[in-house]
Amino acid sequence: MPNRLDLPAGFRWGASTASYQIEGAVDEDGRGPSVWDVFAARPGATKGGQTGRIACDHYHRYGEDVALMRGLGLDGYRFSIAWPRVRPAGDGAVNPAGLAFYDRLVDELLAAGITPLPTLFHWDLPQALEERGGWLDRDTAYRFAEYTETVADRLGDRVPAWITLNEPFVHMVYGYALGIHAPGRTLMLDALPAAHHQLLAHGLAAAVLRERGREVLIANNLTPVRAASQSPADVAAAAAYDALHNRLFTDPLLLGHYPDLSAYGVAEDLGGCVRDGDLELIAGPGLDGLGVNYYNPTRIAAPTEPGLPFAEAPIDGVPRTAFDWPVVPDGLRELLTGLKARYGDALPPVTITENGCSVADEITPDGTVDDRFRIDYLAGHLDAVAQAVAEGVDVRGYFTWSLLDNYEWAEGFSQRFGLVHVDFETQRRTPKASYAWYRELITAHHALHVR
Ligand code: IFM
Repeated sequence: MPNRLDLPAGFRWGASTASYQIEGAVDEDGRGPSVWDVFAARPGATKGGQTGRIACDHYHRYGEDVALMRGLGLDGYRFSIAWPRVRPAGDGAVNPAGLAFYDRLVDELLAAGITPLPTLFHWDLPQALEERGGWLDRDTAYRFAEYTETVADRLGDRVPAWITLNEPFVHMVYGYALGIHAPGRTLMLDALPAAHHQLLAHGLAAAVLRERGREVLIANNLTPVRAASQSPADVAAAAAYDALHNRLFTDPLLLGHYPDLSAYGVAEDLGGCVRDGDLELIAGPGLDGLGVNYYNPTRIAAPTEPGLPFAEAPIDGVPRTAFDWPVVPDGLRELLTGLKARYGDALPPVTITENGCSVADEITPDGTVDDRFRIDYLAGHLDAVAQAVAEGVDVRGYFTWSLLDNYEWAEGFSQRFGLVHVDFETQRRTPKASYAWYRELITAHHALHVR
């Protein structure tokens, strides 16, 4: 069985973070409010009322954080740019101090030998745009393209590849359908325009980046969907869930059309928001890479009550993370080989843009964090990637989630995903055992496949 050391030469090792989860400094240097500032301030919206006001204070401590990345020997670092730092009102005036922060960060990364991989949108929409309809409004896609121009013009000389959006599925479902995340809308299936307008924004931004000769990726949260049984009803429910979670965000990008959503009573024009030419724009000339965020598979059964055409079924008999997510490393191999089987030559090279687990990590009296659970998790998933590569999937890199313990959205600071422990009172960073393990793996892989 191939394992992680068999990953090909040139495979890129990285770690990921996102602006609102680590930066803090929400009121500094002209940053405008984001939907997350407003949502997290609502009583009861997040665990313990916690917000990203300070988070990991990365805005001030990025030098220390890049030094930690250098210590790992990372090839790449995936971070996100806060749109409200760059254009505080969403459109209109550009904030030079906001842009200057990312300029400094990019230079610091390059000086450390690390390739920056920025994501343009990881959920912190400027609040001013939300007040005009947010992602339910088609206009937001055009504002995103303008913001992309601003950032690409400033950083594009040093940043070869860009991720447009992070997990448009999660943003649509949690933010617009269920109201668990900002902006807290509870529209259920009426949230679907938020999917289309995000994808349209991707297409418009991709054109901006391509004009500048930059590579374009998108990071989707994908899950292999398993039917709870082989009964026709369970199999049909699994197909319906797969269409909503996965295909809604990969078919238009890779095939130029939306999947069949008739199980939801929705036509292919997603309730009328798809206009002529949109799908051509979304597919464009093709992605340079597909970012895959993988955490676990999903098991689906036929619904037992009216409403949605599926019901989630438990996955038993496997370890679970502190978040109670099932740990199924082979699900990543299954996902990657399934993408290849579904899309064939239309599947661009894949980068794993997120994968990791939350653990109830504690600093022991000797000052260490023994997160063996995370090491096993990462090792298992990396072996699964190597097996997918051996089965013919072109996977070019792996970015673990996350570099640092950080603000886990509605869960506040209760879920620790980092290779580096952060004490949120003192901002002290303590590399965990998984940090040393990842460093050794990267060193060993680099040595085996001399670059
Ligand atoms: O923390 C998130 C991240 O922002 C998006 N992907 C999943 C991670 C863990 O929940």
